Amino acid sequence: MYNRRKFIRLSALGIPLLYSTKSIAGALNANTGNQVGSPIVISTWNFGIEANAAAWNVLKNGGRALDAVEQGVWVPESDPQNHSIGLNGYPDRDGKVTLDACIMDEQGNCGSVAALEFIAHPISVARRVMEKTPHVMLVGEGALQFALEQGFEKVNKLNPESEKAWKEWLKTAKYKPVINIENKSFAPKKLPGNQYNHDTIGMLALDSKGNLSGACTTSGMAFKMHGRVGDSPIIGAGLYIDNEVGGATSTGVGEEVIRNVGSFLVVELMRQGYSPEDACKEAVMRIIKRKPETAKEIQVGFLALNKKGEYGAYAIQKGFSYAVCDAADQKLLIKGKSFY
Ligand code: SD4
Repeated sequence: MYNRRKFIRLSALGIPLLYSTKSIAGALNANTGNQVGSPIVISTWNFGIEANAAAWNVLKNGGRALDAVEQGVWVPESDPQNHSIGLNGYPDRDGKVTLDACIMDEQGNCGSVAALEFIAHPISVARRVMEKTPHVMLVGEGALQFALEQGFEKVNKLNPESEKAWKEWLKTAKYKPVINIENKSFAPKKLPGNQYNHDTIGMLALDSKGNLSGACTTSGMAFKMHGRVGDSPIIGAGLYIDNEVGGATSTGVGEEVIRNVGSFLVVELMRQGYSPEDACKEAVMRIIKRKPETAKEIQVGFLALNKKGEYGAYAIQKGFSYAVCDAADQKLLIKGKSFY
């Protein structure tokens, strides 16, 4: 677990946050700091550091980007202290943990599950949907039935900290599902377990064959309506990959990302020649332009990786962190340049 507050303080000083620098081999891209043409993995938020490390174990041995992103996001999916991803996530307002996830490969194949209960690794169920069915998306009961048929174990246990947070919420049961904003005084307080009420992992990887894949997985908004699905399992919204161009993923208020088909938009902008950061910025600007008043009070962040291994991010609010891992180094960056 990393302390995001500390990161924000450091980033306010303009200090990039670097962890465990590996030996630098070969030329680095002056803009991005990563090696041109070599494998790279990037992912949202501070837990992306550990997730990237797992993905890197696949990439560094010449493995496929698809395997890298699946194995990478397993890390937060199984972290008992992570209450925004996987079965340890905060439940919905009825006390049920419902998970959303999707995955996409270099051939444009994709799979997705939404409102899936009781399964520890929704990303792997999403992959099975992609590989074992003629469909893209399975939801709710049907997704669970498919997972069980595929041999996934049913786990029916609410994480104690998540249960505590839910019971606390039940005292007022005020239905205002909010996504935290890191830098605002009106940001919701951290919930028990020292957690904010969101933080999806979106991960993008480029492998040594030059192929891209991505994964996105979340327990969604804390205390949401039962059945509410965000952007994370929606191909084109929470994640999109086009192996000719690049990939993008998102985090934040899913409804706004869906309304603007955010990740698809970022990839299409990169196709038109935008840099990853400029493409993310333009997608953020669309959200702001459509609903300027709403945008002031929400967070949405996009992360993008192009075919050359260049990456970038942009968020409505300051404080969006993302992790980068390539042969040169492993680092956590705080997005200082945001709209607000
Ligand atoms: C959702 N986009 O369910 C997700 C939540 C999230 O950072 O990403 N939080 O809307």
